[in-house]
Amino acid sequence: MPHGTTITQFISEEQRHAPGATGEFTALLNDIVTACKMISNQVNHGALIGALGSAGSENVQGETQKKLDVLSNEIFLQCNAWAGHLGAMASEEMDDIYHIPDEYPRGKYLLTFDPLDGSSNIDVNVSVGTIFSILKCPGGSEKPTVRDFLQAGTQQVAAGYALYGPSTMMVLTTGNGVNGFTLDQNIGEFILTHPNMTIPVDTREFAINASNMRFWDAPVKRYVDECLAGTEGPRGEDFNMRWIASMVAEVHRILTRGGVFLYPMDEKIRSKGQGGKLRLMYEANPMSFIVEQAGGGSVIGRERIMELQPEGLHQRVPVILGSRNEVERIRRYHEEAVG
Ligand code: AFP
Repeated sequence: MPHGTTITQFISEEQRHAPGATGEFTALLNDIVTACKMISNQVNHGALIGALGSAGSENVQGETQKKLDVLSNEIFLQCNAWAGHLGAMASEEMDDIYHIPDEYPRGKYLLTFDPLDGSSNIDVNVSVGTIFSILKCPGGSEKPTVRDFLQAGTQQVAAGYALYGPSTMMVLTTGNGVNGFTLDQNIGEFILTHPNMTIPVDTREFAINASNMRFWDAPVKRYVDECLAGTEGPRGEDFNMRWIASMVAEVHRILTRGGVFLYPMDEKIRSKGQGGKLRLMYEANPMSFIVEQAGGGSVIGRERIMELQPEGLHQRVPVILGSRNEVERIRRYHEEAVG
């Protein structure tokens, strides 16, 4: 790719070689890119436009919605509803699927998204992001139902995230590796800056919310204890720890320099009757697709996340992802724990 390749050029070029491509997918990705640029603009302006703080409402997960959660959700719906590429959308911020209004044509793709992940970080000006995943609608352009969305992660056609940090970035996979683009604010275009992102297979950095330590299952406790023991423990190496509480920022760090991220099952989550903390359709599947495409691993415990058959739109799952050898080690600890 020539220097200064825009995301539009990149996607068009990639799709030129895709058998049977009609341009619909390219156009859909362009609409998603536009939505992320608009969200980036709102996030950047923050308090200047009165966008910080709570919206005074709760989402389907019972979490307090920030004004920017609500705004970002509206932007995503508006940018992607009109063009005729989508059959329906599903958002972490909405109870039910969003049907394309009758005045617009319907298309063959389904879009799931978390419009503003890590939004508890907004008010403290720490990186947040948007996560999305594209699926094919099994029934073609027929009016989709929730059941159409419940496809394993392996069926994803594309996944990506936008990271609103010191610079705004878009990281994308269409199943052919992972590429990163940086928003040039002067020209309003994402430029290819991180071609072929790959995750180092080994790492000495882990990310977990350590305040949940007393609730962890034995394999997770074993793993973290061994990391913390450093040079004197069985690993014979010192480890570093990070926790940003914004999965997009966490995954981006792992794509950049390796590492492992855990939001595992624990007693606290179990006692609430939940299957995990993070959402399968909006967070775990898209991030797993990206991480695997970059050479990393992604599991629940023993099983690969992307092979899970989803049971609900808002299903939550445990997530362990990142550098391949480290994820494999944690997977093995889970296997050994059940004998
Ligand atoms: P919010 O979007 O509600 O802030 O949640 C962020 C998130 O889903 C994910 O991005 C973080 O990794 C995780 O939750 C943070 O969880 P803790 O609150 O336990 O740190």
